[in-house]
Amino acid sequence: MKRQALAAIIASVFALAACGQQAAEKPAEQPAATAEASASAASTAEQSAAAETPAGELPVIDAIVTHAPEVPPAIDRDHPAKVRVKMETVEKTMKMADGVDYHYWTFNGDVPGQMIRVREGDTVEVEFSNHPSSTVPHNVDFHAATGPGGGAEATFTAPGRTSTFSFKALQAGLYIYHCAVAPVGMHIANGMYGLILVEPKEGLPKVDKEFYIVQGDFYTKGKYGAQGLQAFDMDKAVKEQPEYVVFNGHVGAIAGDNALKAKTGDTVRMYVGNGGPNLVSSFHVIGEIFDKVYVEGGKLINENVQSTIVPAGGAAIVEFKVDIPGSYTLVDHSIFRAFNKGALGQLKVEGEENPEIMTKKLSDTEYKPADAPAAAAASAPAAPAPAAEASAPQNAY
Ligand SMILES: [Cu+2]
Repeated sequence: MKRQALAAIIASVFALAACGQQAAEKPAEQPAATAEASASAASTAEQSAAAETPAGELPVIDAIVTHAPEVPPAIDRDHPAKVRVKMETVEKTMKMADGVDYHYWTFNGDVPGQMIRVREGDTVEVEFSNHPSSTVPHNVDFHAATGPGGGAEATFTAPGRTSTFSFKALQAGLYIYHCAVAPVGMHIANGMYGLILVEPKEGLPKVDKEFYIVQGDFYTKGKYGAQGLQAFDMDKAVKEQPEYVVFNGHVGAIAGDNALKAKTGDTVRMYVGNGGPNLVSSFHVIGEIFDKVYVEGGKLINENVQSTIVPAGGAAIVEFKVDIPGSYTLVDHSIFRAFNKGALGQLKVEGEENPEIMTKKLSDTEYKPADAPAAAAASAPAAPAPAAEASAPQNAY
């Protein structure tokens, strides 16, 4: 043992010495590391400079917040601010699907709650009101906040009351916020979640279109499509067997007449969250490849991705350029959720065709396999339509 430990120490000393020598002899070969080190030093300096400005002395601005699928405008400040955000929890009955109603619990009147966009280093001041008609207290846990409960205790608010608290957005990223009053699963299952984007200080690259999308799973007493007002089913929620899995709170919220829109040549960025409460999403856009994915909404960028995981209580940012006009279907690629539980959206793209990238069907002729008896082939019945297509809630493809 002792000999091994000693050998390891000697080896690491040699390794360190070798590193030092290399750095001293060949500084030109390490530009990235040096640049990174300086950037890191600058970033640390900025952070401490920002930290020196007390929140009370920051300029105060009101947050521009948006209902899905709209996204607040990019931050054009180069300095931190105190950003005031008003949140109101409201319990209200809304349409879940055609002929199906559900008594949602909401932030600011819909599911998801409004999208909030701040800058890394901002102080976020939250004015949190629970509507007098609410039946229970609500609160908010910001995954963008650092501190116990993400603000859940500070914002715990009875019906007809308003609470305030603030937190500093220390780390850039795309974060979920959600209600965290017990039973937590039930508050989330009723729709109490949304996204806050903490833009990096240097901002995000400019794109042509931005969309705000949050997936959620819903647990109703009646089966998918059962008509009328549907009550929450705790047993199905505990078993993680949702009747509905949807984007933006309702079947068809971003499909048909509500489809997202873009033009050929546009770069599209989607801020995708997953409120859960239970399911992990395999987010996919049929007919597109994500040029970039900010993995789990953080700093790591992956490229050329077909489907990306969006964890329950997590997020991802996806970007792609649309080249060909037509309808692109957004799905959770756990595919029965898409075609049988509602997890379908559409991005409709208008513009010029580009047959260099993809053609329309060029021909459709009879196929005569060499081994097929001529008579049998001639009398073969037409193939039936695939069952999945026939029963699809949306005309997806
Ligand atoms: Cu709640």
